[in-house]
Amino acid sequence: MKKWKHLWRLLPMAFILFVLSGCGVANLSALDPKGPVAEMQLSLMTTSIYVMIFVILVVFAIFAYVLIKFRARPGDEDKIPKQVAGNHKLEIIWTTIPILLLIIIAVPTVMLTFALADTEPNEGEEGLKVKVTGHQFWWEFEYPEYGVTVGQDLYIPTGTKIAFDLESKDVIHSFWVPALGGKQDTVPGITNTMWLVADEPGVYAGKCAELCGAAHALMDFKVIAVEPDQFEQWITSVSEATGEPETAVAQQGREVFESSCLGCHAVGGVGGNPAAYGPDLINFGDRETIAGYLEFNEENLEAWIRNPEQFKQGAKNPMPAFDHLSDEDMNALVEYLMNLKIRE
Ligand code: HEC
Ligand SMILES: [Cu+2]
Repeated sequence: MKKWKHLWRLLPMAFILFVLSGCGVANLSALDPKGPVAEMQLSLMTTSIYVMIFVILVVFAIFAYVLIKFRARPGDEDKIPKQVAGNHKLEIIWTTIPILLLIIIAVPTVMLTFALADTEPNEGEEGLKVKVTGHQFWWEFEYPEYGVTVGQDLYIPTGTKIAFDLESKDVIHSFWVPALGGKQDTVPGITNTMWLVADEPGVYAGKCAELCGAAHALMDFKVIAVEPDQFEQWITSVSEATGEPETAVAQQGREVFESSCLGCHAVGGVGGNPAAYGPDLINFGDRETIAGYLEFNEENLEAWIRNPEQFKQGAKNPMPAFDHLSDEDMNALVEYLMNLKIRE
């Protein structure tokens, strides 16, 4: 049919919808929940949407009916339609129906709000505490029960209620793992709380969801959910790791690291100065990405160390450029960092 000939013009729109739907980004959809919090939040969203669809259908049906039934016909010019102001029956109907609809939304909302505020593990359930600190533009994860701190990649055991304390070192950030649930702001001077559970092992993408500066869009992180016994193993290894170099080249790298980097980046509980601070690098070799978003490889690591500002601008406490390192020192440093591994 001729009418459909220009349908192809809708293609760009289909493309935009495809991009907006987040296709291609693994585990970054709140519509594909991977844990109870995200499931409960999704069910609340769908309940509200059904109520809204119901309202829209009813209103449009009445609207269409009224348009047709009461339209002006020839000869109607002087007539005034029947007035209904003060009609008790109508007033009661259109007050009661919205109240009922609001109750349908309010009851699960209030129940969910309380359920999500309760970060204590349920009877007989395992719990784990994690303190999250937002920085321009990276994330710090501390396990206070184990005395372990890591950066960027958050390891959690599956099927375990993770109770988060959320804080910020500089400006307001927001901690969001769409597939698991959320989100919650990290606010300087305030400790917010929330909890999450990951049902299945996997890598879940996380984002900062509060505009926090020039590189906000790059403030990504990963949640790595592993089986509880693997997690135990991992956290024991991290707490015992010292970051000792294993080869002669790495040993040279370690020396460069001690003189240039240890002032900001702790490794194995040593170093790191809270006043000029960067992510703990004890498990850097296991990272999913470099600096939260760059593909994890040696070229990017070197490029980052030589000039971090080409990747992220506008941080309050940025990492300085180390372009003056000799190629030999740089190679040694890269070798040292790439081999800081905890996972087998
Ligand atoms: C003044 C403090 C400071 C110094 C000194 C410093 N860094 Fe950094 N570094 C940072 C900060 C802050 C970040 C986080 C930047 C971001 O992701 O927004 C960072 C990030 C990194 C990352 C990415 C970490 C990750 O989790 O992906 C690497 C790798 C790194 N630095 C290596 C080094 C090396 C190697 C040196 C020494 C040659 C060094 N840094 C010196 C502050 C510092
Ligand atoms: Cu942000």
